Amino acid sequence: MGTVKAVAIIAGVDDVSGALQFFQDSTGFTHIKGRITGLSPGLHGFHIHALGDTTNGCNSTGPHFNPMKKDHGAPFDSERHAGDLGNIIAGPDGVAEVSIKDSQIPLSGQHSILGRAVVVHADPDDLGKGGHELSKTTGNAGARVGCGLSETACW
Ligand SMILES: *[C@@H]1O[C@H](CO)[C@@H](O)[C@H](O)[C@H]1NC(C)=O
Ligand SMILES: [Cu+2]
Ligand SMILES: [Zn+2]
Repeated sequence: MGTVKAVAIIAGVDDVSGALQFFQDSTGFTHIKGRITGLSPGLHGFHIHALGDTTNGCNSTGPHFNPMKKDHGAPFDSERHAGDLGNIIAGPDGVAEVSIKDSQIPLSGQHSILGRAVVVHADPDDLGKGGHELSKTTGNAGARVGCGLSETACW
């Protein structure tokens, strides 16, 4: 069986843009690598959202992908949405180098993330632990400043 691969081109408000590559290894982990530019320096919530609908920009991509009906959390928590990938970090130049490996975002099967949206937020994801009314649903990560759909690719 060949390796399943995907790409997502990130676009958003202001100057946010980027490109991400995905591949799923033989142990079921999906690796995401790429870079997103045009961000404010610091932490930005980073998630897979449920829908591949960008008719209203990133706002129409729905909630965090959550097929197991759990609460929002950190990538290393057992109580987390499948789409909870924590934060990416932009340097002083606004560039975030993305390198993530996760077991809950397969590129095939029933819980595949193919066709769903990758979303980057304005603010840090509090990983469900901030005590805010939104902590257990969104991590209180603020506005959606960039997004793109994961699509099957050959590279
Ligand atoms: C998306 O929602 C934000 C509020 O979080 C709003 O400021 C923005 O204008 C909306 N964008 C679109 C394209 O509707
Ligand atoms: Cu999100
Ligand atoms: Zn979540």
